Parts: sequence; C-alpha cells; structure tokens
Amino acid sequence: MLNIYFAGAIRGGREDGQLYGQLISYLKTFGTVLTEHVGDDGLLLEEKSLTEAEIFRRDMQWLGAADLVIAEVSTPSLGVGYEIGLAQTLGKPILCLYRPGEKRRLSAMIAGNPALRVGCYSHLAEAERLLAGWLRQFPGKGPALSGERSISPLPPFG
Ligand code: 6K6
Repeated sequence: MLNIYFAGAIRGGREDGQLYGQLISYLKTFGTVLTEHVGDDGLLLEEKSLTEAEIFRRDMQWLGAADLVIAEVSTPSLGVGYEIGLAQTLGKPILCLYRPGEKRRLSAMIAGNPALRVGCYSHLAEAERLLAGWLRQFPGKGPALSGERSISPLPPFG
C-alpha cells in the first residue's frame, strides 16, 4: 500500500482548499493519504486541539514514513516549501502540481530544481492524468501505516 504525503497551503492561503480535497480523494484510490486534513477544513479544525509543536512533530513523522510526496504549489506556502526541501533531503520522490496563473510565477527554487518533477495543469482532470502517469512507477509499496491519523509518541527534541 502506498503511503502518500500530500502538501498544500494552510496558512499560505486556503483559496485552493476544495481543490486539494478533490486531489486527495483521487489519490486515495492509489493508497493512504497521510495528510487528509490539508484538503478538509473540518479535519483542520480538529487540528486546532493540537499544539503547533505537536503538528510539526507529527507531520515530520509522516513525511519520514511516506513513500512519496505530492505538493500542490500554486498557492505559495512556507510550510509546503519546507516540506519539499526536507522530502528532497530524505530522498523521497516528489511531484509538484502547479496551475499557472496570470498574477503569479512559480519560485525558481521549485521550477529550477532538477530533483523535482513539476506538472502544470489547468483543470482537475488534467491534474488527475498527471498523477496517474507519475504514480504508475510506484506499484503498491509495503503495508499501510498503522494508526494512520493518530500521533504516535516521539521522544522530545533536544
Ligand atoms: C488548523 C487550522 C489552521 O492551522 C491548523 C493546524 N495546522 C496544521 N495542521 C497540519 N499540517 C500543517 C498545519 N500547518 C502546516 N501544516 C503542514 O504544512 C501541512 O502538511 C501543509 O502541507 C503545510 C502548510 O503550510 P502553511 O505554511 O501554508 O501553513
């Protein structure tokens, strides 16, 4: 079962929140999406019961456990940029999805990074085709993570 880490803007802006939800629904047909809350404002509300440190630790744990990372990068987000950089360091395969727009231009740190695959699209169906094509190279890896949406205790930092 593929463990998929989907990254999308939260504090960077929620304009594409619904689109993230649609992409995540599609991704769930390929495996387990560890970060379902990114596309679900209801689940995000539940996150408010966690401290920022708990969110960070849990997300880093999931990123480490993920088989691959898919980042929707149309809305600039510090958190998504951080996750992409760390995923690259960890050697995770990364696909960035980008919707070109008149008023924006993708950061050169993403567009110019040879370690990333950037797929441009304008409609959901096009994004789904990009995903299906890219995911074909990962035929079902290992078992799904257990306790998928729970925070397992990690030793404190430092
Ligand atoms: C609830 C309501 C607002 O914020 C929350 C809880 N915050 C987060 N919960 C889960 N993941 C988060 C949260 N904040 C950032 N992230 C991670 O960073 C997600 O995996 C996203 O991919 C990315 C978003 O970063 P920002 O900088 O746009 O917030």
